[in-house]
Amino acid sequence: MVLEAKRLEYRVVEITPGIGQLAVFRLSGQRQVPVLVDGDSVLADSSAIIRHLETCNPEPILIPENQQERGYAHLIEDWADTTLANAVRATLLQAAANDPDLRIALVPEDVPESLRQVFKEIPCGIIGGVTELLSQGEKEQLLMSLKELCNLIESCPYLVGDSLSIADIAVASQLSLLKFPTSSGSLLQDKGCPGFKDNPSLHALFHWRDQIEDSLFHQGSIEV
Ligand SMILES: N[C@@H](CCC(=O)N[C@@H](CS)C(=O)NCC(=O)O)C(=O)O
Repeated sequence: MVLEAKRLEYRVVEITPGIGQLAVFRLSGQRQVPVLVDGDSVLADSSAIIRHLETCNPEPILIPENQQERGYAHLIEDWADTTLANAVRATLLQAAANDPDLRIALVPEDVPESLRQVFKEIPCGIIGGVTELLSQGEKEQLLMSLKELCNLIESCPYLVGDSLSIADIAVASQLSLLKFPTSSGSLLQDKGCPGFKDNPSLHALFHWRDQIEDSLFHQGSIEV
């Protein structure tokens, strides 16, 4: 999303979990995505990637210059990358454990059909046993935080200041695991986590996420 915001040319390489991560490790010395390769620079971790892109390509400014706004933007981005990311991932794993169709839609498209079917047929008890699931309290905490975000974007479409920042991008990208956006492709679009994707009190939040995506990928505008 930052590459799109800055109108940079890039190529996306999808990584198959497990086997594909060997190449990531060889390239970057660690196994997680995202990794950015920019000429001779190889950067892991979304926060480091954003800082690199902001330094090399300052326009449009995504890390606010005003000290107070910059502080809020960093705090929100860090919260989105840690607390929100962990809660959202556990929620998606739980949803995938319960729903074979969602499970199969999540398998990368280059995985052969025969292997895709294996994912579909794994009994949900096995998946539930190997994934870290959210307690009821943690689920309520996630819902409460999302409703607070909803309140914030109701009065202003940007979480910090009066233009798009890393705070909006970090939060919007995590929301995509709760309800997949158009950019996830036809298999995943509108799928997501029950209790969140279809929760009327979060409708405005997903609409906000869609508008941000639209403004980046299709140059639409964000309603003020
Ligand atoms: N703090 C890191 C987190 C990266 C991360 O959690 N990546 C996940 C996918 S979103 C991953 O690669 N998981 C595979 C693994 O941990 O083996 C960032 O913001 O870039």
